[in-house]
Amino acid sequence: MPKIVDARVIITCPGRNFVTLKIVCDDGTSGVGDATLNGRELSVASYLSEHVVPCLIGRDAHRIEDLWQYLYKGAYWRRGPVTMTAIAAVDMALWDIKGKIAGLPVYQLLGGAARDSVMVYGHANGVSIEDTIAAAIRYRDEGYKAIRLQCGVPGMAATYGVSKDPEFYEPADSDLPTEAVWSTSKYLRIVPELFAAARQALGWDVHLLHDIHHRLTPIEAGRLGRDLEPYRPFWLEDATPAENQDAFRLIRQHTTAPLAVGEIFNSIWDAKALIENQLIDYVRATVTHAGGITHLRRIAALADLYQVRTGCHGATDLSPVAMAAALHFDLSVPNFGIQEYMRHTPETDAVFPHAYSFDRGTMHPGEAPGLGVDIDEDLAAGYEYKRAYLPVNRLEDGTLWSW
Ligand code: CS2
Ligand code: MG
Repeated sequence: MPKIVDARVIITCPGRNFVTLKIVCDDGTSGVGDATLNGRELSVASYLSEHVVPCLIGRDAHRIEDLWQYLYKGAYWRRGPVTMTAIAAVDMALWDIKGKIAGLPVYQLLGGAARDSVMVYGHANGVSIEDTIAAAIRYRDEGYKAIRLQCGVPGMAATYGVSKDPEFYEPADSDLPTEAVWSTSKYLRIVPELFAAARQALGWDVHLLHDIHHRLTPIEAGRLGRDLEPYRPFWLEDATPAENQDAFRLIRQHTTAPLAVGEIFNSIWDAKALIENQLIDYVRATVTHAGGITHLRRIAALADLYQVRTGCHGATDLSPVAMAAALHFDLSVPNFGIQEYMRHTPETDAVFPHAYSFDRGTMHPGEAPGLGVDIDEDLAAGYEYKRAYLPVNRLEDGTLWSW
């Protein structure tokens, strides 16, 4: 058996913070897992080094399922983003190790490729509708088959999804949360205009997506869904907060716009009612925040029974390790829908050399054994952790709102 002899937590900040777990076995084989929880990185790092690493030493790295159950049931305290991200990092690293020992890419261990490649969506955004459409045209010209559209809202200084940098989007940019102002009524007016302009400029051969970022009530989301229906959105994401899974029933009663949710889910229990009642069309849980490949496969298996497809979160606050793991999962899972792809900066790509590739709107995890991604520890050591938080949102009267 490959016995675990070392596990270390590596924190690096090549432009933004990433937490990586590296597990090493007695035969020298190592594996990596992403443990990045945006804005709460040190909590997961500490959970791993204080509570998980000591339990791993001496164990059989091949027993992925048993170790998953051990860390989940064994803690007594179940679920939550910190715990589940820590478990996910162990899980990813163990799949990486198993693949390396088998001499196979992880997707082969998951049943092999269920498709030739993975459709991804890119992020087109701009302060105005015109800027957003111009960005979308650039994405289409690069071969993207699916594009997310976010634009500024007139009268509001900053809007979620609209980047200062045209290439890279990084909302966690301050060592204490900055405060933004939100107006639902202004927002509800601009989005249908954006979609109308996008269809006019781009035609109908490209999928268009939109992220509401948990800012609407269910009935407002129903209204927006109806307004966007003529433009055939691929999905409306995070229409309303999903702690109350039943909230999506009201949205469903009013629109046929497909619904996606789940980037902040950390367990199958967050999605169970949404899936079983067919209240959503895409589940966006990720390998990093939802317990790793092992748990995400369980969510996908439940979703498959109800024709709910996957649409993994793929923001840049997930490291290339998560991206690699997601692509192995996406390639192999029967009910794959789409994968989010926000490009990492060249600094980040250099710290995490990887085998996955992009080609005209699709991605492939590559054929390297394991996950096909590593961390250059020397390079990583040159980038010191820097506290960075996501903004908070307030309504115009000062009421705190979802960001
Ligand atoms: C997002 C993210 O990619 C998405 O759809 O909603 O940008 C999200 O804001 C960040 O991942 C937060 O850490
Ligand atoms: Mg989102």
